[in-house]
Amino acid sequence: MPLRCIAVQTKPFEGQKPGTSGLRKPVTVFKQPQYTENFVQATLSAMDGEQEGATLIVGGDGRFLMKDVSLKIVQMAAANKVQKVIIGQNGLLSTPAVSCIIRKYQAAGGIIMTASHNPGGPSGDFGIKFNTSNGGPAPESITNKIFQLTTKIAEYYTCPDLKPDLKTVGVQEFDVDNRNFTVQVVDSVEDYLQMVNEIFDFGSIRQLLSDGLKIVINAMHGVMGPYAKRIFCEELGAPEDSCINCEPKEDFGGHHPDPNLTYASDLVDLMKQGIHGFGAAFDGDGDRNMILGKNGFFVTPSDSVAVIGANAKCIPYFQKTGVKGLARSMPTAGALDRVANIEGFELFEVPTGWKFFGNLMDADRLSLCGEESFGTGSDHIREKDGLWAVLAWLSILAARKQSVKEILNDFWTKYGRNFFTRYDYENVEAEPANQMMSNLRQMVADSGYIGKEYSHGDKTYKVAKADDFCYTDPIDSSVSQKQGVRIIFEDGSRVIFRLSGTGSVGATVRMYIDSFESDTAKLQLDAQVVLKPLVETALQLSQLRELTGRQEPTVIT
Ligand code: G16
Repeated sequence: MPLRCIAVQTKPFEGQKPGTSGLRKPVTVFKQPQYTENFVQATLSAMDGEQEGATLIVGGDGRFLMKDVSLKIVQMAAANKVQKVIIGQNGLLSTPAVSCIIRKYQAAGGIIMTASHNPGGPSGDFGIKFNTSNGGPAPESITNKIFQLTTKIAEYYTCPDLKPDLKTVGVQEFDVDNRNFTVQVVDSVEDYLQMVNEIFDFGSIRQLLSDGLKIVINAMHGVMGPYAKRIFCEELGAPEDSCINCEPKEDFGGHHPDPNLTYASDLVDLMKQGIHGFGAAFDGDGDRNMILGKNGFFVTPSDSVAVIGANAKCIPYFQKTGVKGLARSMPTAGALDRVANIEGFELFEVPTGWKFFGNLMDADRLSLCGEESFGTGSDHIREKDGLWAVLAWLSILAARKQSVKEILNDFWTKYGRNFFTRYDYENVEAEPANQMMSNLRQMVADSGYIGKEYSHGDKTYKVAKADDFCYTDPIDSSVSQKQGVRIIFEDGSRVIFRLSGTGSVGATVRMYIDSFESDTAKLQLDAQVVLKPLVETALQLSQLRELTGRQEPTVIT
């Protein structure tokens, strides 16, 4: 008996506009009847028929609500004439693994159930994002189309009696309205493991660990637990206690699965004991990473990508492909620019959001890129990739036979050091945050602003350039405006302001501070001390404290 598909009447919900990376809202919002179905239908409709007869990849980070939504997506995919769904066991797939699997099986796209580093559980966040056939997050042209469709949706299509077993690896065939429909449940780790095994030399990393480097990997109860255990312990021979918080939990154990100095402070404390030579943490869906050296030595994400760029020859993948070009998001500190300059690589500066790297990679102009928001990756897939970054670092440690700190010291000595910090003010009221941004926009639009001076301590900063960052994609010429207010001073120091596009309530103000130092006597100084006058300048010119009422940031990175 064929399973029947039905059309269900519905009405639009307000605000189903994807942000920096998909639609992220509180679970309570997603739980409203038909809310999830509307967004999934708009996503499938935005594929404009390309889903018909095609393969769709489905996976997520294991957060609360994902089980229900996995089934809904499979039922709706069947009714929207998708021929085959490949889904992770129990729905679990990291974001990089989804990108890998889309590319490997030439799927029409993928739907990822994640709110990334946002907290989970019944009072946390849920999220859905769409990746296109290149494996990368949908570009703005598609997310805008999805949003438009959500504003006028009248019905969605589903196959309510389709009930595949998503717990068991294997292939299940169904007859849906006299069409063949396949659900393939895959081991969450296998395809990803095969890919990284080809990119890196596992033998040399295994040797590094057996020679005595003690590592600790914190999966923060996100999706990366099974990946970490399989790859670091089973494949690379690290002892079992090297991987911590590796049980995926629907609420991430009640924590923010966000790998930074605040939310992964337990890892920082552990590293400070001096037992481990290398530590790393991942976010909920495994695309972000934080790298630490012995005694909690922190590698900023901006330095991390630059160090990988400078040592690309330690990685077999880059030995084969060469380095075609480098890229960073605009607020990311300029360490990568110095590598590009000295090593002769093309460098791109794109807006915040991994989706902006995809076109450059598809056009073979970009091999390695990173963002200050703990994202690092290469053109092996079209997402940032936390575990890839860790393997890249271990490859460098294996080749250079130095500690993390020694590698950074060598790097700063050769290229100079970009001191960087980011202040996050979370859950600020939207109105004053918007007011601050609009004041800043007005300020930088005034040509008389160039040349204005600010003094703090023994430092004086003179404005050399100021704008609201606007990006024209070099490949398809699409234009993205209002991507962050940046003020660049005559000594090259930069302060940048933007509102987060991944929060789900109120506004999160991000203030980025970047300053270059080439004086070797100053390279070892503490970033917060060095940057204090620039931080004060940024707070003064933005009137952030006065407008938002916040005296201190929620997170300092
Ligand atoms: C997402 C994007 C990243 C981007 C980050 C910025 O990260 O994938 O490319 O840098 O958002 O976040 P915000 O807009 O809050 O500053 P993720 O890990 O949340 O998917």
